[in-house]
Amino acid sequence: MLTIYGVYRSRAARNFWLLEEFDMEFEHVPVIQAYRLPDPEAENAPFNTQSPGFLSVSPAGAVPVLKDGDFVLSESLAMNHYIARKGGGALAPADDKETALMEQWALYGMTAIEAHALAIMYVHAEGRAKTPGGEAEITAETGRLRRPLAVLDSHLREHGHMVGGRFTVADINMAEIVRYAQAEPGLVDLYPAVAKWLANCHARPAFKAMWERRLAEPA
Ligand SMILES: N[C@@H](CCC(=O)N[C@@H](CS)C(=O)NCC(=O)O)C(=O)O
Repeated sequence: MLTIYGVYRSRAARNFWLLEEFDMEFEHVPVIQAYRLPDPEAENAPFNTQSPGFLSVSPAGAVPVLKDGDFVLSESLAMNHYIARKGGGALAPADDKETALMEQWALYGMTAIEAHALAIMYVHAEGRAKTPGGEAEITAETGRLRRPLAVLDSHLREHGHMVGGRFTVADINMAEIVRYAQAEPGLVDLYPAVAKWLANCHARPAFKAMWERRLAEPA
């Protein structure tokens, strides 16, 4: 059985969503981000990304991490590709070309979109959106997202999904990256095909089940 280290309020959410799509059993070891704790080294601190017991599994000190027997894998998107291959069926790549396209979009999402979308999300989460500094940051990051979101929009207008004309792990990976940009009201709506695709992704029962568990976790 797979073990997933992480919390729902982290990039592990994308892994929990995919596992839910497969209805795949797994063991969950909650590991909270050290930066969310006042003192991660305190004796009574919850198991966190700087706990020696976690660092011995993953020296990078970040969640999520997957274990399958002795096999240890980090990087949430690579983990999802592994889970998809394990689960098989329509969510997984059908052949080498689909595998390559899923890798291409995962890399594109992570390199061209994720950091900018996350930066916008943090400005909102930290209550800085209405400050001059926050507004300037949002404007700059929104500008950096313009081209990749337009690329995504035209791809989705033509194909409906990321890869293979059907819902796959590639949609989960990209949807979880684009979700961060939703923190800025109206931003995703500027890209109608992206907005429609994202709404469809979020309407899936597996996403809703994952989201409920996420909301049940302390903020
Ligand atoms: N590229 C990595 C990023 C992993 C990452 O940065 N995880 C964050 C939580 S979403 C983390 O564990 N941070 C720990 C810390 O900074 O203490 C992935 O996608 O898995």
